[in-house]
Amino acid sequence: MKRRNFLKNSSAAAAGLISTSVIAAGDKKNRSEIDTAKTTQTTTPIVIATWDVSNATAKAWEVLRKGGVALDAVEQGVMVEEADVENQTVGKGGRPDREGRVTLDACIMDKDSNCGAVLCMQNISHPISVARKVMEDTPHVMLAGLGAEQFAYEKGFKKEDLLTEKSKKEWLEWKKTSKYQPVINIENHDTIGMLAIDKNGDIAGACTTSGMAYKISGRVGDSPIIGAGLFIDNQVGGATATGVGEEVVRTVGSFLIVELMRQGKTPQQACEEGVNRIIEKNRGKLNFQIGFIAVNKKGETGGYCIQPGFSYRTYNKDGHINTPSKSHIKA
Ligand code: SD4
Repeated sequence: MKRRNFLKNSSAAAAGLISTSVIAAGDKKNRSEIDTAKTTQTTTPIVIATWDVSNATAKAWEVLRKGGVALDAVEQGVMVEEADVENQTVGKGGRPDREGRVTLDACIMDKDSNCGAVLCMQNISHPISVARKVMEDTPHVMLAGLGAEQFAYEKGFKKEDLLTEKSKKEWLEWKKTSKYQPVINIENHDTIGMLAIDKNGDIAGACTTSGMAYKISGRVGDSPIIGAGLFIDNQVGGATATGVGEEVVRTVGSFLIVELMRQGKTPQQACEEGVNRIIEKNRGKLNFQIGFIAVNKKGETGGYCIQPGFSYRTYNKDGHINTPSKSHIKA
């Protein structure tokens, strides 16, 4: 069964998984943070992800429910999509570039603003885990191409052919016309950006993609770029993006949204302003999709996009819910 055909899980299914106060305020540094934590008791831990990726959010929630940290939750959550060959925009089974190469981008960021990324990496099905190794085991933030791949082998990742028969067949078909025109909500669908808050109130995020289908070889979008495809500030919240990465990079979208939340905007208001910033720069040619999601320190969430059709999944003690995003262009 396709992920997106799964029925919305009821709140009751998830209710009661965490019954007591879930924020440990004791390790917070100052009074205002403790006050913030108090207001979040009913909404965190929480996980939120772009698109209706219920298997991925369920996995992340399992980690959080057992008391795991947000960083593990987002890594393990997005790995579900990376391994799913039916998802043709992430990991194994992703659509290739125009030369037939599947090249993957991913980044990860933790509560201390540590971050790691891999760009345009081939033959490794879990780029998010390589990104985490870059963050934890190197003095660098980004590794690209062959260097990233070589680093992955040194860390014990195994070489895999990521081009599935299905994606190969579609690519060969595409080559007959070679027309580069991403189809809204299809060819750029399902890049997974995930944000989580754990029982300590700490935030982490991950973003992983095979990028735009049939891109020019070597092209990298927003997804592995800290600040563009993903940004976390543990004092404020996190944001992540999906859609045409070039447009997200132009406005450093996820960083912008976190900064707007720092200034007092709700996650919903911040996502709307982030999308509007892109719209302003593209007046008259809104033939592409961008979607942002965000969560603040209180566990409040928001999402906004240009075209109808984008949705996001949240999982907290109140339920596992797919929310159709509000959009600039109405359905
Ligand atoms: C990119 N933002 O490479 C990615 C594509 C994407 O869902 O989001 N797909 O530009």
